[in-house]
Amino acid sequence: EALQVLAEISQPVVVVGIAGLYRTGKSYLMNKLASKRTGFSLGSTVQSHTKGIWMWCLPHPRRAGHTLVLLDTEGLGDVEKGDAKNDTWIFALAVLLSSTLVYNSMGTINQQAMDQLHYVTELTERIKVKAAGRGSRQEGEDSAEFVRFFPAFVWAVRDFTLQLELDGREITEDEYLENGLKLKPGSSQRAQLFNLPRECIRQFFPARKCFVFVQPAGRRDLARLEELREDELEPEFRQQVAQFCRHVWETSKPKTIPGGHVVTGASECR
Ligand SMILES: Nc1nc2c(ncn2[C@@H]2O[C@H](COP(=O)(O)OP(=O)(O)OP(=O)(O)O)[C@@H](O)[C@H]2O)c(=O)[nH]1
Ligand SMILES: [Mg+2]
Repeated sequence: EALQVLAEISQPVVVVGIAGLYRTGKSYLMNKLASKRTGFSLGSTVQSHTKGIWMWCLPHPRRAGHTLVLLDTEGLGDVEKGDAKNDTWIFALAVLLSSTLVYNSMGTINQQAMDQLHYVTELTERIKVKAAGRGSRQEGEDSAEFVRFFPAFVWAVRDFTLQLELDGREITEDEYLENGLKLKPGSSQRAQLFNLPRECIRQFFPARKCFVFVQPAGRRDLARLEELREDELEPEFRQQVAQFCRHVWETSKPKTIPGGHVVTGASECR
C-alpha cells in the first residue's frame, strides 16, 4: 500500500522520521508536523501502540513542488515485546530513510537517556556501505562514508520541567544537548562506556538540534490530547511545538542518495 502511494509521487521527497522509546508521545508530535489533530494513531494505555513504520505523505508546507513524507515508527524498548533486535532494525531503518530524524525522549538528557540511545552504537553493525564500482569492498568500511547520507538529528525532550541554566548561566536547548554529549577524559573502562554513545551521536550526526517541550496539558487530559483544541493546550507547549515544526519544515532537506541524487517517491519504488 505504501509503495503504491509512493509510486504516484514524482516530486522530490523530504522525509522526516521519528524514533524513541515506546509510549513517549511520538505519534502525537508527528501529527503536529502534519498540522493535524489526528492522523497517526495514538494509544493511551501502558501498552505500546504503533507497530512497524507508518507513512504519511502530504504537500510540503514550506517547499513548493516537494512532498513531505512523515515516518512514525514503532516505539523502542517495549517490555512486552522484549525484542532488542527488532528495535535495532526499526532504528536503523528510520536513520536510513529520513532526511531529518527526530529522536524523542522523556524527561531530561541524562545518563539513562544516553544509555537508551545504545541503538546508535549498533548502527555500524547494521549498515554497510558499498562504494560505487567497488562491489567487493565489504569489511572495514569507513563510517565517515555513510555519515554523508545520514539525516540531520533533532533531539526532542518531552515533559521537560527544568530550567535551562548551567553554572548560573542561561543556556539554549542546543547548548543543553551539547553539554549532555560532552566526553569524559581518560581511557578507563568507565570513561569508554560513558563516551561510546556520545561519540557515536557526535560522529554520525554532525548536524544536531535540540527542542524541549513542557507537558502539553494537565494530567487528566493527557490521555485524550487528540480531543483537545489548540487553545486548550499549555501555551508554552504550543509555542515550543510551533518552533519545532518551523525548524523541521524549513531546514529538512530533500532526501538524497549517494552521488547527490534527489529521491522522488517513484524513484524509491524502483
Ligand atoms: N505526558 C505526556 N503525554 C503525552 C505527550 N504527547 C502525547 N502524550 C500522550 O501519551 C500517550 C501516548 O502517545 P503516543 O503519541 O501514542 O506515544 P508513542 O510514543 O507514539 O507510543 P508508541 O507508539 O507505543 O511508541 C497518549 O495518551 C498521548 O495523548 C507529552 O508530550 N507528554
Ligand atoms: Mg506511536
